[in-house]
Amino acid sequence: MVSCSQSSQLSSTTATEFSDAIRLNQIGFYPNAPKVAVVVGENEGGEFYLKTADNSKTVYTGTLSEVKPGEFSQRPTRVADFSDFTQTGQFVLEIPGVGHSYPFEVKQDVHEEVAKAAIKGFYFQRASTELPEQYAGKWSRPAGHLDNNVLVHPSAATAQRPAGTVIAGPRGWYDAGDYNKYIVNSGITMGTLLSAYEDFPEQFKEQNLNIPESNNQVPDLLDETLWNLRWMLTMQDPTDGGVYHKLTNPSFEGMIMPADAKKPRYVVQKGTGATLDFAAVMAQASRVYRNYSSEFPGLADSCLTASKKAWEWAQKNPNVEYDQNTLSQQHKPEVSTGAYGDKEFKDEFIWAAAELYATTKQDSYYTAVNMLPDNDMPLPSWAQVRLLGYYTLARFGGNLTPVAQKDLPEIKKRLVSFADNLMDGANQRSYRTVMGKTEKDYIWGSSSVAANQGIALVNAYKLTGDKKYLHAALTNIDYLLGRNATGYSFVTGYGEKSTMHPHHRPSVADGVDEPVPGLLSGGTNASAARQDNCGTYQSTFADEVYSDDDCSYASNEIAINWNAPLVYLINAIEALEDKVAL
Ligand code: 9MR
Ligand code: 9MR
Repeated sequence: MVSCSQSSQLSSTTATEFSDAIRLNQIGFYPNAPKVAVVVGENEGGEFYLKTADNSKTVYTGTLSEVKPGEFSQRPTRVADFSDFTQTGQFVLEIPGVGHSYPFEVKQDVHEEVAKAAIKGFYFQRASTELPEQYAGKWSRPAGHLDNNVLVHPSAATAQRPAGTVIAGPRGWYDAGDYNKYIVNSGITMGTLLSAYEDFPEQFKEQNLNIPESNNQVPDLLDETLWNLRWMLTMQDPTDGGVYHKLTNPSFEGMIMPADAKKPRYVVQKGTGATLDFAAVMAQASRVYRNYSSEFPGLADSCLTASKKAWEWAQKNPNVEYDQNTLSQQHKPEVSTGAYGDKEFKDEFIWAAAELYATTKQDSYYTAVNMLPDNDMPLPSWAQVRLLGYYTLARFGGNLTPVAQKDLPEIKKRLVSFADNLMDGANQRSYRTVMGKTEKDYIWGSSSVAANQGIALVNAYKLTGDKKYLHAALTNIDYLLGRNATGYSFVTGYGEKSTMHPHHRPSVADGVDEPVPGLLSGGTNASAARQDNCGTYQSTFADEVYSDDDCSYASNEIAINWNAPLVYLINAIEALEDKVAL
């Protein structure tokens, strides 16, 4: 129980207590959309009440569902479904014998603030620049990691750039709670953000994120992605077109601010995964920034040239793995930061081919790979990018040449049945979310599993026009914002009980109580305790292994590849809510 004195909204009702046993989207609900809360633990059942946030008036009475044991913990749960309540306002849910929920809102555009904050989260991750108070508020900080003196690591040495050559690789976003910049992880991150723009351009046109570029003619989302795109361009070896796997310190810095982090920085070995992800991003960026040629002259052409060169390198080097252990045995200094060491590049080839083809309409890119090598439909993650290619082919459906047209019905069919499969059984589970079908959903960065499932569902909606996919996607937004077995909203700064202590160096070291806002915690991770040995986990049940502690990097770090699908999902739903009566 949390006493109400922590909330200004309820200060008049001193007798009231918020109950952590009531799990719901702590931000709120759209007036016409489904509205569900889950009550965990023993209680009498019976009626529940929706009250105005000052607790003075009951506006709706419903009946709790029968008890259902949680899928992993067997804890009793009941559902309070108030979907047919459509009035706008600020409310709390009262469950007799249990208490009150955190206050939440019912209104149009209820997620717009968190949708913007999730993009602004990337601004807070910017390397090589000061974050002035004007934009960053109390999270302002001096510049760190100018990255103008980056060394070529022996693993990346060539005749033209021997070991120790100094190159510049400024800008970019810090990957996560650490200060390194990794091409593979930037790949899926950029692909997801640029796809959000391509799928819902109107949503971003008017958004003002209060970033330094907010006053130009370009959507702020694309100003933000440009910060990372410019860094990515520096990661290509101009001689041969191959792309360095990462720009990194040899080992992780301590929990210090960017400006205090002064270890040397290196670019390391070029690899097939990084090079193909780069090719895909640059091809897509070329398409997107072509619309802003007067603001950024030459950019779209530079991106396309870079993409083609990377593609050619990968054709000649189709299987160069980034194997950090072997690399560290052979070269000094040893490198021990994030590996992102994929071993299998079929999906990277599919994604890069799809983007290059969609941008150039040249059949040769499409036919260079087998687009449907097997029936697998892996949910996107840093190591699985096949569906990013399929999403792009589906997006440009009508404009494809015959060579791709012939596969399109099959690709669409697979995307829809993938979504059907995700949805299957969600309504019968205790939390009624798509997230949590199996224990395998609760991996390192599981919040991105929920968000990427949501994106797959949005894509199925785009292909079918069936609203059930959007309702299903909303269950995962509800999951991320509090309707889950931990009771946390995993978005910093959003929700009465949200992540406060992420494994995020600036949030730990800046002396500000509140964490940097708009960042998505990796969230529940069934294996976290043995992965990070942080001793503060309270549960071993798969859906409950989360600790809001900065030592818990396996359940409570933040990362750009997790924020990106949050940006897509929540902005997509905001965009669609205005068009479709959700
Ligand atoms: O801070 C690091 C985090 O960004 C990584 O995701 C994580 C896994 O690679 O590692 C963290 O660094 C830890 C290191 O691996 C082991 N010693 C403690 C470090 C965190 O303080
Ligand atoms: O997201 C990555 C996860 O899939 C891996 O299991 C984990 C351990 O290798 O690393 C995660 O990525 C981290 C990266 O290595 C370094 N920066 C922080 C990332 C998020 O924890």
